[in-house]
Amino acid sequence: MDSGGRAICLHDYLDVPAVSYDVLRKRVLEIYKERVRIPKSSSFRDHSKRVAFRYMVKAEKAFQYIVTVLGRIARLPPIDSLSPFYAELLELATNNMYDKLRREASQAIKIISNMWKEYRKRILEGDINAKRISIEFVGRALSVIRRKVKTLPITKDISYIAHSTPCIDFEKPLIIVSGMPQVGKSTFISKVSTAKPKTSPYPFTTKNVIIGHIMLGDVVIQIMDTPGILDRSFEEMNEIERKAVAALRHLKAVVIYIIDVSKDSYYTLEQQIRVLDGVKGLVGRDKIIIVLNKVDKTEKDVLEKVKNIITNMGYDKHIEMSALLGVNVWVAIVEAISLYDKLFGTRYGELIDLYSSSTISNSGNFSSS
Ligand SMILES: Nc1nc2c(ncn2[C@@H]2O[C@H](COP(=O)(O)OP(=O)(O)OP(=O)(O)O)[C@@H](O)[C@H]2O)c(=O)[nH]1
Ligand SMILES: [Mg+2]
Repeated sequence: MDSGGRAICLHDYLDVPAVSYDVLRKRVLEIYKERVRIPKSSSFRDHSKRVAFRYMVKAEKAFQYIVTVLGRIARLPPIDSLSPFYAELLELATNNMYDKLRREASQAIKIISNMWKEYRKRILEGDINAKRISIEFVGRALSVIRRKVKTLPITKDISYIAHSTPCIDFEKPLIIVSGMPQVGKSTFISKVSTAKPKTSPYPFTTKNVIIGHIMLGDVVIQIMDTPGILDRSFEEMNEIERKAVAALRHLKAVVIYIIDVSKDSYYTLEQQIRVLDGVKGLVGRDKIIIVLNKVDKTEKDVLEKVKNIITNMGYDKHIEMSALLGVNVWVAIVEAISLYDKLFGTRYGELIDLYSSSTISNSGNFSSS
């Protein structure tokens, strides 16, 4: 996949209908039943020849429909031609059967096309048996699909991923926001970016990765909201958590790791630190910025305890934030961009300096629309 400096949208590559065997069968039979009029012409003086031609056309229409649907599936791009992040999302959603579906579809096309060559001739020569032979072809073609394209139902999952995955510009800077459920990731992202993900007091409110944009003059910074992850092994994680892990594992980005330091945090400090360790294992400590959120309802001793733990873990910096009140949300962004510059040799920070000195608003916020 070559982005050429544009956002890559998965639905441009995965243009596939979500179709089950039953739906496909129903449509094929409808097409077969459609009336076909054969104009009376000199080439069909013989009535039985005209009837045979009519049944050939009916079967041909069914055949064309089948080949068109299966063709779109067979022409899906191979999994290893997609960016690794998108590939992993697809593998997750399809239980690693994406490439199998492509293979099964192209095999079925071959079998059905060969069958059609033979049947077409037989129908045309079939005289009074033309109808029976034509119906037999449609039945056999459908049976090939039923037996040989067992993975057909995953077209639904592919179509879902294609339309629910955000477009990513792999050339532009990216900040991934990570943390356990309920720490305030979505609240933070909706304060600083164009994205307005749903927030609520229940875990796993965010079920998908979401991209927001932060506009700094001509520069666009991408910020990704991710589902929360729990303190358990990858094998034990659900599909929602695994999407967050896929983003951390594959995307070139800096990571803002949010810790909820409020008195009544949904998960304990210890759990949040264990997840931080897991994130560190995926991206490396140098890519992580620690943000302590909900300082509007924390207690001094909790805050001191967290600070000690993260300092002992080797994180020399952290930001105290209240996403809800908008306190220090832009400090976190500026820190993230400056880390991005340091790690990837870019100079987006300078642009922010220029931009903020000319357009910073009274409230001290950058523009996010
Ligand atoms: N007091 C306080 N509450 C906050 C703050 N940030 C978020 N919250 C609340 O915490 C709850 C969870 O916030 P979300 O932004 O949905 O958390 P999340 O990390 O996106 O959660 P998941 O999508 O489930 O992973 C909501 O009720 C927010 O209003 C904050 O800075 N202070
Ligand atoms: Mg969320």
